[in-house]
Amino acid sequence: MLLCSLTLALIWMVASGLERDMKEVCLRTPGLTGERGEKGEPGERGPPGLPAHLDEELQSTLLEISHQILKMMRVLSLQGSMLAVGEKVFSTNGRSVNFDAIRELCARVGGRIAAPRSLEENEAIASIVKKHNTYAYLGLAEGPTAGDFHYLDGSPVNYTNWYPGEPGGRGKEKCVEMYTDGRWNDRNCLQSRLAICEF
Ligand SMILES: [Ca+2]
Repeated sequence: MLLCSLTLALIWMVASGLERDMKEVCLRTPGLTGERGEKGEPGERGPPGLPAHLDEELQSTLLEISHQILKMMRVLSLQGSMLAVGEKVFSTNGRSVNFDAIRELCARVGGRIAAPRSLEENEAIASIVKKHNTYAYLGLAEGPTAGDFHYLDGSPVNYTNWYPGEPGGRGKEKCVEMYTDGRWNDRNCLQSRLAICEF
């Protein structure tokens, strides 16, 4: 009789959802964290990937990126923020500071102070100078010998566009500025000149 009552009570408790509640209580109470297992064996080496030039997905991603870069360059050119000549890009922040400050500024943004190595590059820099209606320092410096100018990496100049009678500083004008007509003058390095960088 007692067993029967207990059985009936159990059936009623199960039917009334007590079993579910008990399960929930058990699930909600986390046990103690077990010890960390040992590191497993490294997996097998995967199959070799495709060479980059055969990887269609990679190629299409690269194409997309280069299209985006071209678009950005066109936008920046339209705004006059940059000027591309061959592999080079010239740009200015529109500010005038002394030679050392321009060199530091350009280096800080990963470039160099603009140095024309051809007529085409000289004309590009000159167009920026003309637009800002001021003079700019170029990435050239005079060596120990008066009148012997070189690029800042020490290599000899392969293109010049001196104003008639220049360089005339006789060793006392170590920097080079560009006039608004694109011609050059040797000058001391402490003037405020337009900062033009090349990348
Ligand atoms: Ca001079």
